[in-house]
Amino acid sequence: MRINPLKQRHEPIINGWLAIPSSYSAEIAGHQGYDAVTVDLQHGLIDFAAALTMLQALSSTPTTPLVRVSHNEPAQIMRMLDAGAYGIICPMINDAAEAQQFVDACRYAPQGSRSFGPARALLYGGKDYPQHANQQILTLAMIETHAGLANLDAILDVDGLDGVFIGPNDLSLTLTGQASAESQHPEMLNAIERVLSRTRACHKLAGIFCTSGEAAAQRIAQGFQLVTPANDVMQLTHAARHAVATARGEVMPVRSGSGY
Ligand code: 3PY
Ligand code: MG
Repeated sequence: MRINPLKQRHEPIINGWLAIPSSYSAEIAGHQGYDAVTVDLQHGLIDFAAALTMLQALSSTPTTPLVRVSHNEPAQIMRMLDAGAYGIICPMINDAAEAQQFVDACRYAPQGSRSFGPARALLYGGKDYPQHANQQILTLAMIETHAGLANLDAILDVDGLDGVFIGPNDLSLTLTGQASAESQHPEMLNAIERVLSRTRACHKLAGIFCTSGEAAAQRIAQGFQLVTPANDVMQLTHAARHAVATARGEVMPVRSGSGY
């Protein structure tokens, strides 16, 4: 089976994030040097048919294809793995039982309950995909709720969970009442530091969504091992605004807290 380089990478993982339903955008992103690129089925405007073509496009590039599913639903997770995703990011994980259900959905028996029918995963991963998929598929649980934060240690204890990925907008929304990816609210700063230190103490992968390359560099310096330097919508918006402002000789408009 094609090895998943994210499973043994010791350098920080730079992860692109696609919300635009386009195989062309996916292909462009895949050629920009990202270690991984995530197709976002939660807040991206992407259905299964578009996701499939995006995973095919990513396969023609050096990056590793991941999917963020819309929710913790075994059938959707199974379909995205069958379509060739090499890892799943699952939103809104609140406790160990939910984390266990998520991991089970990503693993064939006897470790889990993923149904057999690897489809396109055989083409991308190789003929021996079924024998090695349980070891190669990356599983990241999103911590972005009060409950997820409170149950963090139990979530991290779940065998087969490779790490966690902080959704700072949702976490900030539940902790402070305001969605903000780079919040400086003391509760958010404490929460993020706690997730980072507990995750690293468990020798698992600590990831976080960021609004820019600069913010992502700061997260790496803080100790995060997987960062997303904004999604395609934010990058396109920022680049377009910058071009328009520059052409008009104006000062660049300031970005909002959520990154959008
Ligand atoms: C969040 O910030 O809540 C996310 O889920 C990132 O996409
Ligand atoms: Mg979120």
